[in-house]
Amino acid sequence: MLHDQSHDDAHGHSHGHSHSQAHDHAHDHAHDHAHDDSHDREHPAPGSASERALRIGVGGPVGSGKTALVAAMCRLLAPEMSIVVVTNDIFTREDAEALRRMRVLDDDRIVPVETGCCPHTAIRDDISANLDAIEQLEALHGPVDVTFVESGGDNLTAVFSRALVDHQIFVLDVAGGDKVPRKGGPGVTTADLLVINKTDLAPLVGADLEVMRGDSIARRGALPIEFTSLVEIDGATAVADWIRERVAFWRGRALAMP
Ligand SMILES: Nc1nc2c(ncn2[C@@H]2O[C@H](COP(=O)(O)OP(=O)(O)OP(=O)(O)O)[C@@H](O)[C@H]2O)c(=O)[nH]1
Ligand SMILES: [Mg+2]
Repeated sequence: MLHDQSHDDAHGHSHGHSHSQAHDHAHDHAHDHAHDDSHDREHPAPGSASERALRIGVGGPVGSGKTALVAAMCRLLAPEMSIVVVTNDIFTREDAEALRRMRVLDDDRIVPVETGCCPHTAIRDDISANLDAIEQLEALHGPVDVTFVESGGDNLTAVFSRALVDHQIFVLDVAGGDKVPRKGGPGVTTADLLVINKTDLAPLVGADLEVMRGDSIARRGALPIEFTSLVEIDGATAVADWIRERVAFWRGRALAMP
């Protein structure tokens, strides 16, 4: 087991509710928001920091490195916090199986959702299957610190509903060409963190990382950008630091609750 039982004390969580209460609460909201296609900050994911994990969506084009990023985050962060993962695939359970094969978490902390439809529908328009999977995982393993939701690979327009996740990471890769950030789209322009992955391939595909950085800044303003290479052991430590900061802030909210 990666997670010891001293978790509560170590993090000072206040989890006075039962899991079923937390589940019911979140479930009611799940139906309130199930067909809510907004993804702005006016409709935050239901449940407060004292009741549930911080939920982080990982989206981006097919093959950009979403699963590899989730795996790297589990490897870097699981020794210090409790993590569960929901993966989305259209027709298979491939990504959940890949994560289980990598043994980054105990198998029962990784649950697949087979969307059977366009990936963005399940993370933006009808989020009920994902919310059910998240609630079950958080109830089973609670208190959980971070729940990752990996979207199926999609295009530059796919973003998560703010009713499903608190933060979203959008993963591009340099192999798509250095023009991709310039093409914009809501993932590039609005994600809480833009990850530009596979920097090791830049020389091979003739991608100029400074062009990607400049175009990303032009579209995102002050929103953060990280460059990663997930084939290197320390290739995503900056992303792990970003998640640590978000979790600390989320816990602070929990501690500040009456
Ligand atoms: N060279 C290199 N390969 C990488 C890197 N990150 C991921 N890969 C490889 O890229 C391929 C796709 O990575 P995945 O993590 O499966 O990508 P994904 O975005 O989850 O893919 P889908 O879920 O199918 O959309 C795999 O063969 C990875 O090993 C990287 O930083 N550098
Ligand atoms: Mg994947």
